[in-house]
Amino acid sequence: MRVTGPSTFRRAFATRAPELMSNSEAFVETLAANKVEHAFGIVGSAFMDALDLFPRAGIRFISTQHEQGAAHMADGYARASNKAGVCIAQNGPGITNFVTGIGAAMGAHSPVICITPEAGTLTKGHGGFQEVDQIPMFSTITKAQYHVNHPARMAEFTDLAFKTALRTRGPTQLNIPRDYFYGTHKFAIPEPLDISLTRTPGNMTQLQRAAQMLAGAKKPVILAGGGVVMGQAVAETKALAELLGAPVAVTYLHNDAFPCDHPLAVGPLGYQGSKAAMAMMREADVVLALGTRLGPFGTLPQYGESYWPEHAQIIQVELDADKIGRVKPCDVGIAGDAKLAAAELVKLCAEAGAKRLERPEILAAQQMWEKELGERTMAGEAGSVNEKLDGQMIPRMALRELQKAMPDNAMVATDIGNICSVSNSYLTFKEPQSYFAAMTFGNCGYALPTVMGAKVARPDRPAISYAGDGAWGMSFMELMTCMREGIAVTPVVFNNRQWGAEKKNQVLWFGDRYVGTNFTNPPAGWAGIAKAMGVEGIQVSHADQVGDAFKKALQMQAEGKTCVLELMVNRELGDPFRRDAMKLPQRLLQKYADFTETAESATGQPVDVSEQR
Ligand SMILES: Cc1ncc(C[n+]2csc(CCOP(=O)(O)OP(=O)(O)O)c2C)c(N)n1
Ligand SMILES: [Mg+2]
Repeated sequence: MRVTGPSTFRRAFATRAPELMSNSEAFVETLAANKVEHAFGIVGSAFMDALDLFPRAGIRFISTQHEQGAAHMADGYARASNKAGVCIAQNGPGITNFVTGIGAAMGAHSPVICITPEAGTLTKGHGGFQEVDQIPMFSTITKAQYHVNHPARMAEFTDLAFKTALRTRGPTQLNIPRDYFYGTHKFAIPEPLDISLTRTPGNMTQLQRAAQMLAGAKKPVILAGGGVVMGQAVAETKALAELLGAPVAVTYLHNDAFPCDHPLAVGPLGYQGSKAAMAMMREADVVLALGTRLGPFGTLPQYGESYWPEHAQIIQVELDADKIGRVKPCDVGIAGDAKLAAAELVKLCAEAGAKRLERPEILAAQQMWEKELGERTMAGEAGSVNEKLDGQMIPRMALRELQKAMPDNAMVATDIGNICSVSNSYLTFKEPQSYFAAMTFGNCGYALPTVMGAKVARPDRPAISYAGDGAWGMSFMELMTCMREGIAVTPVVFNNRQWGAEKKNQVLWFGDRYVGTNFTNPPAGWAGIAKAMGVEGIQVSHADQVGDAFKKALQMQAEGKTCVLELMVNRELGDPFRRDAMKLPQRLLQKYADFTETAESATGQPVDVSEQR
């Protein structure tokens, strides 16, 4: 350490003594200084001079099947470990393949370091091989973009990419002209930043106002968001909830932000969320939105009912000050860290005389929702219309069977699709960093590679992905990576022979005209394809066999083998995802006159609900 002394600031930004080394060595040593142990990507000449050093520097390069998969794996790795995830690829097409994965990481607030070697400085602009402008395409899906503008600054920018990603919680890009890996300079390798030094609980006056409101509330509710997971604030949230006797709802797709078995847990808001959470919110007089930007999808009406308490006082704690009050107005905005703010609020609420309220309505709401979800499960979406059909399950029953057999410490990644969205009702977690849904970016093809990255970070925990057959078709090539790299996971595929979530829109609003939404799957089945690819596969058609098959696949995972669990389900469909954005179509030309619709579908279900192909 070159800089020592009592100043926290100086310690936080310390560097090692400068040393003569190659630019590639400076790059790799900075990765190592930032404790990088894994990097995901596909090999390319652009960064081979640095790649050569990875093993000696203690970095395992995980060679994926597609760069999109590598970016998702870095995302899953970051989400499961709370450390930075790293991906790297060849300039040009390797980098354009990253775009979707980085968009998803941005939506998930994942600190992913997206390393993008680019065309050499002496040929850039000549229109040479694999040359593309790599900065604009990431400009709105990264927190910061660092371009190494001189090779002597390799270590500085590489380190900065980590500091910014971890501090601002999102992907950063490190763009390196490929010729800059060659050459030598004197480099001072920076020490990694202790991120906790950058965090504060927020403005004290605002925290005091918030505590007064909470202590005086009759029906306070805590709404715990992703910031509680990422900021490791569950213990503080629990302490605050117990002090107030307040129910804790979680924001959309953050079901792991509060332990589901806690007596004050009422479950998630948002699409297919918990009616217990909705009931508590509707009645609230003060809401503490903790570690959440209150994104629009988590606050829209569900089951045809709105629940956002328009007249309640809203306190919002959010790390990113620009997101405070942006979607939902708030009375007190606190730009702070969820853990530190919650700890401060525990202290201040106690000082303000807060007492634990007796709230019998919490248990009543929990029981009401448990009963209703049980009934919805048995009836499916269409009142058991298909129960008599052999060889196909009601999707909700399959989801319930998976939930029943789910190990306690499971990590689950879910894809975008109708059945995956409905799974939100059935995914409950006792610990944080367990639920890795495709967040607001919402791309199909997310779940398998993301959970693979999570498994690399946490090999001790069971890793499960859920995907519809359409999304699976976009991502299953990463099974090759599972096989080659020895990453054992348990992917679940829902075989309904359709792009169901989009077909639901055609059912409801487009007269059951199924343009581009029905398809056939491989005759061997996805389980058969898995076997042909060198992993295992089990196909199940009866709900009563799901639990055993799932346990068998999990056992294989424990033994180091990936086994795809293919579930044959009927074509019934849950609520549409974008009711907020859809309208009945109006056609003015005579040619299209009968394409005008005047009412939503009466049944709400596809006309081919039980067809096998
Ligand atoms: C990359 C990408 N392409 C298209 C979409 C639009 N889209 C959203 S859901 C969906 C259907 C998903 O089908 P499937 O994975 O089979 O699940 P299901 O809805 O049938 O349960 C599509 C095409 C998307 N979200 N992402
Ligand atoms: Mg499908």
